[in-house]
Amino acid sequence: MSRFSFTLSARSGRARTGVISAPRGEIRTPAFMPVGTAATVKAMLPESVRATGADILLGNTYHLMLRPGAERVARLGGLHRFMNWERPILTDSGGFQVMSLADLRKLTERGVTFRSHIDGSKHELTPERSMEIQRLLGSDIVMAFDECPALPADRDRIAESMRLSMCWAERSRDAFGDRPGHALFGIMQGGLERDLREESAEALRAIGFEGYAIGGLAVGEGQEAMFGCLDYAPELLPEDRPRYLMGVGKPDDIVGAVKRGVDMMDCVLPTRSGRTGQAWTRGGQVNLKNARHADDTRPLDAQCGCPACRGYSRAYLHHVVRAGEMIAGMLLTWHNLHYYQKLMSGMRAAIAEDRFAEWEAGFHAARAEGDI
Ligand code: PRF
Ligand code: ZN
Repeated sequence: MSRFSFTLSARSGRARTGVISAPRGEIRTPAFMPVGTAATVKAMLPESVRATGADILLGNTYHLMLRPGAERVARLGGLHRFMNWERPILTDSGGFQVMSLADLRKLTERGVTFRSHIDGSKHELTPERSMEIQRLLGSDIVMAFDECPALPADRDRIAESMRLSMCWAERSRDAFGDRPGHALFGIMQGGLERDLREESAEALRAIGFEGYAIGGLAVGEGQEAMFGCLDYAPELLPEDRPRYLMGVGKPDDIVGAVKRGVDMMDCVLPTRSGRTGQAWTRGGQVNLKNARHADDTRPLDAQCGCPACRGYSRAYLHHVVRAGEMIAGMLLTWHNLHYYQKLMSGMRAAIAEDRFAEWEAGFHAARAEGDI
């Protein structure tokens, strides 16, 4: 009996809705995964994250291996127990974070060596070590070890990097072994080069994974180019497996990705921007630092059911943001995660009733009207 499965229940155009069943709980798709990089979704209690509607969190191999260390997390009972989140956790594999965060990186066929951005200590990550760390953390969905260049990049660099990542994908599959109830996802690379995306998808399908990610996007190419790639990339992957677009995005990126057949996404945007006074609403982005909110007695969004909108005025939110009070980050993070999860549940319902196009028109119309 497989304890990890994906069941699609409806489609609307190319958009899909379904459920991933895992031993720690169900993940309704399309799913947005809040980012809990350092064993915390910053400024939120786990029960509050759950209250916004999240079914799964994302954790990071790179950060947790450096601090507090994967072996220590294992000794302390695993990441779920450690951070008090008993539902599914997906962990990223570390290569992408090394390339964007670490110092003195050295890439070889074997893997990558680097110095910690925290204390300068020397480390190595390979596909084998990444699989071991993700096993020690107790991750439910493990990501294959990969790397990718920022865009724009030379076609040769993109091709070489993709082929290295496909070699690492095979080593990840071998090192992961047989772990019932846990899933390993492969990661497609290939930049904006269609033939390289095709080659990457073919390589991953030949290896075989429980799910497939689209990596190497949202790395500087812009929305139009990303959508251009998403116009064909999801369909290169097996229909009956979850498709995960890594590190995306703004609400309109998420809507465009779901429309093109993506099932899962993650992004620091709702949490990070919540800590800098930015709110995401039906009407678009609202900067609560702006002086125009100083005497505004209205809630941020009168139609939002989150604690920030039920209990506080825009004037109060403006004040606590300006004063650098911790509650500002707490309230705006809650609001943003609530908004993102409402966006996902709205899309799931629309797909289930085959009215995604209509839902999408409403989404864009509300934003065109501007502030609410
Ligand atoms: N690979 C991995 N993690 C990622 C990415 C990737 O390509 C991206 C690209 N947007 C975000 N996070 N492993
Ligand atoms: Zn709200």
